[in-house]
Amino acid sequence: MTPLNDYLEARRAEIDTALAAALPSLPECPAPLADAMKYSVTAGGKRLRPILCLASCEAIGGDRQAAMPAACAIELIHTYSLIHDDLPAMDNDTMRRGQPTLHVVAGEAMAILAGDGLLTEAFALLAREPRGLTQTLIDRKVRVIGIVATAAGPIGMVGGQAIDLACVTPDAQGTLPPALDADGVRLMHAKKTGALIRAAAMSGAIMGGARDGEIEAVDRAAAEFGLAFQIVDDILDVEGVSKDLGKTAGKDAAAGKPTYPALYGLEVSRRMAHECLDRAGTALSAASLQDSRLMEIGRWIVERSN
Ligand code: GRG
Repeated sequence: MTPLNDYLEARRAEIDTALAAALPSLPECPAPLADAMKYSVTAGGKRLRPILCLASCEAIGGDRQAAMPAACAIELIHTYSLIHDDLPAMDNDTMRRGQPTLHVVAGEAMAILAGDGLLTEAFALLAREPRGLTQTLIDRKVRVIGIVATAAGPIGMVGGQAIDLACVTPDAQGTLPPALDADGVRLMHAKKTGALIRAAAMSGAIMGGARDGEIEAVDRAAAEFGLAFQIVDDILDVEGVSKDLGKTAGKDAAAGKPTYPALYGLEVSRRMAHECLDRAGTALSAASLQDSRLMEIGRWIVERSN
């Protein structure tokens, strides 16, 4: 296998080319909207979800080009979620991916529209097939569209965001709801960040022609990667490493949001992240996928190294 860094660099270049081709442009798309979407999509994300999608496709022996539309669609959805999460009505953040957030440079209304545009365009991209549709491809695409829509929607990411919002929203008397317990925190993150990470891995496997057992193994591993990713995100927030987060550090703790270090302490949180990776390895072994690149990608996702 090629070294991980070479693999990541090569996949990122492919994904960036495919994203550039997928983004709506003039004359069909109004220039300010096209510019706004492009600003956020090209602002320097790690592309971990699309890379996981392509790697899952390859892990089961598929041609990664078959997974590229799904990989790009998921990155568009992820980018929309970041744009909307940063809005003053939500997290009110002015920095993302090391750059000013979209509403800071283009205004709130355009940032909302750019998010709307990225979300809807993602599904147009999933449904399109320039090389022609066979029945097998239609079946796979319909399955992937369902998985991605569910992961992004009210019982997935949007639902997780709603739980998160409720935690910091006082009632009419100014009283905050009781803090989430450990299960509540886990469920919130499983929806808010885990669902899309799982959808990325499953979509890649499905587009590559995976069997049910392989899809299940990839899904289980991705769920563990997603949980570990969130635990590490909380640790970095506490440790104040804005550079690694690409956003303002310390905000979650300052907002009184429930975090893993707050619940378990830093040491236990670190151990929990490692245990997630162990369970991911076990899940992949069950479908003989332990020698694929997925574990390496999983570790990279969790560690956030560039
Ligand atoms: C607004 C509907 C809606 C949903 C927002 C995912 C999310 C839900 C908000 C993001 C808030 C946040 C910063 C969560 C921590 C985990 C996370 C998603 C970090 C950013 O993802 P990376 O590290 O970012 O993959 P890049 O910029 O590399 O793509």
